[in-house]
This record gives sequence, structure tokens and C-alpha cells, in this order.
Amino acid sequence: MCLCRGLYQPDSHIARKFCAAIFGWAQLGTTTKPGSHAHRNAGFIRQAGEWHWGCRMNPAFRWWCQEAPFLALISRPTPYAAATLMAKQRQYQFCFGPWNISEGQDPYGPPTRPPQTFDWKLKQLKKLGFDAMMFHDDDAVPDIDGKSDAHLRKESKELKQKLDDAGVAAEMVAPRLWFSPKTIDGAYTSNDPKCRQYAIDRSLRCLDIAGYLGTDLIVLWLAREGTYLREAKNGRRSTELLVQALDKMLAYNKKIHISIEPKPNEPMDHAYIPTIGHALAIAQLTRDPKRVGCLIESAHAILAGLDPADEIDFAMTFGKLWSLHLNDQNGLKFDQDKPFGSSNLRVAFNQVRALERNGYGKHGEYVCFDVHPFRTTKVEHWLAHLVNSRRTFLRLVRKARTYDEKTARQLIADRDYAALDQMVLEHLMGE
Ligand code: XUL
Ligand code: MN
Repeated sequence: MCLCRGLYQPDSHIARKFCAAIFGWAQLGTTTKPGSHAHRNAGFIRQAGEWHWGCRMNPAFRWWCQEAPFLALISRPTPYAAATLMAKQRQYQFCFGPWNISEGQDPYGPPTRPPQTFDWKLKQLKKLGFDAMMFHDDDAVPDIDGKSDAHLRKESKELKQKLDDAGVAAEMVAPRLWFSPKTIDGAYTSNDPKCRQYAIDRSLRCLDIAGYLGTDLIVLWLAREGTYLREAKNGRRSTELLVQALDKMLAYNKKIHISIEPKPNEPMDHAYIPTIGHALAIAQLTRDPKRVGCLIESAHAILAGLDPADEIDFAMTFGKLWSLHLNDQNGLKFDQDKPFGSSNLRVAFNQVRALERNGYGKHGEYVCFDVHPFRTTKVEHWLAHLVNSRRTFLRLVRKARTYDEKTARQLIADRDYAALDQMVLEHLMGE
């Protein structure tokens, strides 16, 4: 291995061939009994979608995982097909929504890419090796407000068939309560009782769609539940209205679980449920607190001035992190939905560490990327933000698993946080 490490030059053909030969030998030369501990410990093993030399079981080989050149060789930016293969070899399951293949419009300009059909998006998701798709109610049933319950059932079932044929799961359904003229002043907290009723009715239809699509997870991003000016609503009454709305959903379907996705602002000046603390606190006031949990979006936590890793640890202490929207955000400005790790790799690393130490995904939770292409992105690069986010995530899983916990513990015991800080930076830089 040392020889391979020494020989490696980024563009050396011989080194590549040599590594391949060693790799083949290590695979074929194993004489241990399949399935035994020794067998798993011998030769190369796959971990987090990458090949490692027995490092999961045998700490003696852990050095090899620290950005070994062989790994660098096989982890170069890959075309989509190779990235797909990589994703198939890990323990996490990945997901995105049809809105994440967006057309580039912003408040100041029109789309920069032509719209694509849902079928095309599903095909891309499948081709890239993602496992599930997340939905708004009207992603599943377009123009939902003008359709009867019978229509809603028919279209949802047709969609379920398409998903089954593609081998793709529906991760969640979220009512889009921020588009209609009836939700201009908020949905559940609107000052108009007729509008509040619309929001409840629409939410219950969303629960029906979830049932047809075979998921018990409802996501509530409470987009307009807040104010542009404080005097327009009564905060206490709004909190009570939110509890009433949650109670109606919980009573309507005894199987569903509701994940609240907090966001502190945008579109509102101030939202009523800005953080995970607020989401979990309001869950306690409902008729069935154990069925109300949360979804953390990295960018939303950053907009609240919080570290998303702390939000993850907090939610997972309660066993209530049921979904995740990983992305990135460059400071306190409009919601950017940048690729995961794009602005702050260390913050991304700490999110992955928090997920790893809490066992996220063990109960079937998905890692979803709520990321958007840049407005400048050309059609031929339209899916890169999704592939790159997953790739960065998997690289950071490897970084989390090869982090030198023992030295970190010693430095913490010595209160030598300067050295700890540098150790983290050098680990991330690969030196
Ligand atoms: C809004 C946001 C939404 C939700 C789904 O900022 O993140 O995409 O995730 O309704
Ligand atoms: Mn989101």
C-alpha cells in the first residue's frame, strides 16, 4: 500500500495500473471464510460508497482512509453513471423533489431553462440512482383546487403506479399553502375564517394523497404563518390556531406523522415557527405529540443564526428528526438553496458528523437535498447540483468516519481547542 501511495502521481498511467493490480490481488487473495469477522476485515471493503482497506474493523489500517491517493484516484469528479454507482454502495438513501430541477426564475427575471415534464424529472431521478422523491400536493395532483376527490384519488393512484414501476418511493407530501389567493394573509393563521377553513380542507386532501402514494409523512413548511408587521396578528392566538390545525390533521388520519420544517423568515418578515425548538415545543401541545416531529433544512437554520448541526443533535435527542433538507446558505440574505457544502464545508462536515453519531437513516429516513441550480446553469448541466450535493455528502461521511476521535478527545481533555481547530481544518484539507 505504501508503495502504491508513493508511486501515485495524479496522471500516472503506471500508478493507476499498479493500484488496479494490487486492488485485484487484495480481492482475490482473501482466504478467510465469507461472512466472518476476519473476512470483512481483510482486503478492501466498501464504506460510504468508497473502497477502503479493512479500515472499518481494523484501526491499524485507518491511516489509509485519510485521503489516501488511491482513494483520490477513484473519487475524482465522475460522470453521472459513476456517481450513481457510488450512491448505490452506501447506507444512506437519497431523495429530491421535482421543484429541485427548477428553471431559474427569480424576483427580477424570467426562467433561463425551459420547463420539463414530471416524467422526465422522474426518469432523471431514477437514472441518477436516487431512491425517493418528495412531493408538494400539487406536484402529485396539478391544479388540485379545481379537482374533485374522485379525480384526486385517480391521479394519485396513477402516480403511485409510475413510482412503483420506476422503483422509486414517495418520501413525503407537503401541502402548498402559499400560492392560493386564499392564503395571502397566511393559511392556518389567516385573519379570515373562510381562508383558514380552506387551509384545513386542503391539508386534509394532502393527507389523502399521502395515503394513496404510500407514505405516512406529511411535511409542513409554514410559509405564510407569520407577519409583515407585528400588530397585524396576535401571536398567542396564532400559536393556538396552529395547534388546532395540527390536531385536525392528526385526528383525520391516525397513521400520519407530521414533520414541521421551520424557517425564520422569507416570505414573511417573522415566522411563528422559526426553529426546531419552536417546532418541538408546539408538538407537545397537540393531541398526539409523538406523531409531530420535524424536518431540518440547513439553509433555514443558518437564516435563524443557528448551526444546523446543533439543530440536528437537538431534534435527534427527542427522536424527532424524520426528514432532512440539506443545502447551503451564504449568510443572512435571501434563501439560497445552494449545493450542500458549497458555502461552508466545515458546517456541512459537522452536519454529517451529527447525522452519523445519531444514526440518522436507521429507521428509513431519507437524506433529501433541497437545492436549486444556479440561474446561470445551462440545460446540459441541469442536474449537477443534485449529483454534487450527494457526492459532497458521501465524501463528508468518509471524513466523519476517519476523523481522529482519540486525538480529539485528548485535545478536548487538555482544553487545547486551538489544536483541535487546526486538526479539523487539516482533516478537511486532507493533510
Ligand atoms: C422553502 C422550502 C420548501 C419546503 C417544501 O424554503 O424549503 O421547499 O422544503 O415545501
Ligand atoms: Mn426545504
